[in-house]
Amino acid sequence: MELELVSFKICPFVQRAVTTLRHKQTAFKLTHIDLSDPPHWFKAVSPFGKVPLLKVDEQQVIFESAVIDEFLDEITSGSLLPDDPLLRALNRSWIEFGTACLLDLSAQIHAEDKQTFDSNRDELKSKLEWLETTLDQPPYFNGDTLSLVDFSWAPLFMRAEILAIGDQLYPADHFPRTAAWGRRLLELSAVRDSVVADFPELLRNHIRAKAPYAAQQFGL
Ligand SMILES: N[C@@H](CCC(=O)N[C@@H](CS)C(=O)NCC(=O)O)C(=O)O
Repeated sequence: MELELVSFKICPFVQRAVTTLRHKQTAFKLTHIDLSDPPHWFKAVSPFGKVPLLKVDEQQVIFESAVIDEFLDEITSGSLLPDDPLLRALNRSWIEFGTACLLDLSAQIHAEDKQTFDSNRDELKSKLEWLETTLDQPPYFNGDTLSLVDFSWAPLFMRAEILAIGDQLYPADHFPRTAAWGRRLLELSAVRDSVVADFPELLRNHIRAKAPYAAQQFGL
């Protein structure tokens, strides 16, 4: 099975799958596309028109990052989800919640006016209050064992660090567990190696080009 991951270089959802692949030391081909001018072959195989896509062979293409991550976990050794059905379901719930938080951050990053910028930042902060009370067994989401929840949230912390907004979104005095979890996730080599070398600059340039208002708020 030759796995091919179809990517957009700054997509946080692609980053989830790359992190899992790096952690599992699984060979794969990474194909970057430009989402502002997607190739015809991509449109022909992507039901939502979104990345990530995981091409498993000429016929089979898996989409949705949480589904891709679970598939990658299942076909490799060392499970990244708990065996217990309830704990596994709770992990999936928090992966979904992480998706919602990434969408809030994305909306803030792409905001073209103050109202959109502020409302998405506030929405994300209020969601992170839920995370703070749930993170009760450090160092990782499930305690000592790394999980897909950790890898699903790492992209949010990486963007917050690059844009220097961690202190606004989850100040350590009010969000000590969230801040500490984020720091630990960014120390993982699989997370650090989940983006291209010039990722910080690509992200900043993307925001400058797409959302001058947000860029100004981030001091870019
Ligand atoms: N729920 C999807 C979200 C994927 C997503 O939103 N990808 C963005 C890039 S980060 C995309 O492909 N956008 C293209 C578009 O919306 O046209 C997942 O988890 O995979």
